[in-house]
Amino acid sequence: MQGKIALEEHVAIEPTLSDSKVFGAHVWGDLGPRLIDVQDMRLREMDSHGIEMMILSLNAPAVQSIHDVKTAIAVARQANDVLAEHVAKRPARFAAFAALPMQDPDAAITELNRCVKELGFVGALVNGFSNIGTPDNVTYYDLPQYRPFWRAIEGLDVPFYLHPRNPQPGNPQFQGHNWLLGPNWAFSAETAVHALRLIGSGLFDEHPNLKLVLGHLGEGIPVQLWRIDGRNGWMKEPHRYPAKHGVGHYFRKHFHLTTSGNFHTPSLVNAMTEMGADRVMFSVDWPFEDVGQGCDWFDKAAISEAERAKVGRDNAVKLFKLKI
Ligand code: GRE
Ligand code: ZN
Repeated sequence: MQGKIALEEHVAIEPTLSDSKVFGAHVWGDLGPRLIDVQDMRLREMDSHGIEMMILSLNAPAVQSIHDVKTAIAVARQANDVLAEHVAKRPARFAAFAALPMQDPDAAITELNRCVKELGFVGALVNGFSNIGTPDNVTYYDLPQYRPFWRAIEGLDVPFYLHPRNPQPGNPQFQGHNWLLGPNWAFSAETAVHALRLIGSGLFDEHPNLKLVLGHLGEGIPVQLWRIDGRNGWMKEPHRYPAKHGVGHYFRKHFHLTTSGNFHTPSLVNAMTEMGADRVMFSVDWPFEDVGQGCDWFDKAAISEAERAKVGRDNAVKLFKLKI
């Protein structure tokens, strides 16, 4: 398929580059340059495989793991300026998501406004919880101090992409089993819980026009939706949480999913069945995944051509109001 749009596609800047090394130290000679490059190798990959546009975002965990708040604010600004320069060079091929210093909700609002209103960014991409003040602090965005941030993003009407990071180090669940960290399991487990915390907190009752995006075909949530709201059906115990409705209600109303790093047709079909084909969008997860592999899979996946057009392009044009 020509004209695809891909929207979980990462770029590193010098201060954040080393964050990605742990995920590809054995191929760092290739991975490092792929993360820095935007206008050369990346564009050739896009041209060869029918990707018209990539929405660029910073690598992970980057800003979210910078516990010194002033540094987090400065690195986010620096990254967004670099992304803006790349977009300005080729606005028909690149758009961008803002990196945000969530360590300081007011600063995050200021940077979000700058990115959307001045730089023309189409949303924000945040790498999970923030470490604030000390490396062992873990702060999730369902907490009350983030409500003004959510009000601001709702007011701007741009989507918020909740991207994975690893769980806080020292979690005994993973001790001695490093292979479970990263994309194999822990990214999804961590991110799914964060998304569910947002839902249960009542955030979406307070801000009914929020739009969230999850990668990796929903971080495992779509296959669990029935069970999350099941609660031993005959025992009839409702969720005791601030939100008014079941999890599925909010998930299907407020979330959009991408195929990043999950090139598996049964999982795609399941995501479209649970969410509707209007809420699933193609993505690669470059450079951690391969543009060729993702595109070859998607172009041939056993879905209808009408669905392929929506997932590959049209849903993203609508959601991000892309002018292409
Ligand atoms: C990602 O950004 O999604 C990612 C990483 C590191 C390894 C794999 C991966 O940041 O998908
Ligand atoms: Zn990613």
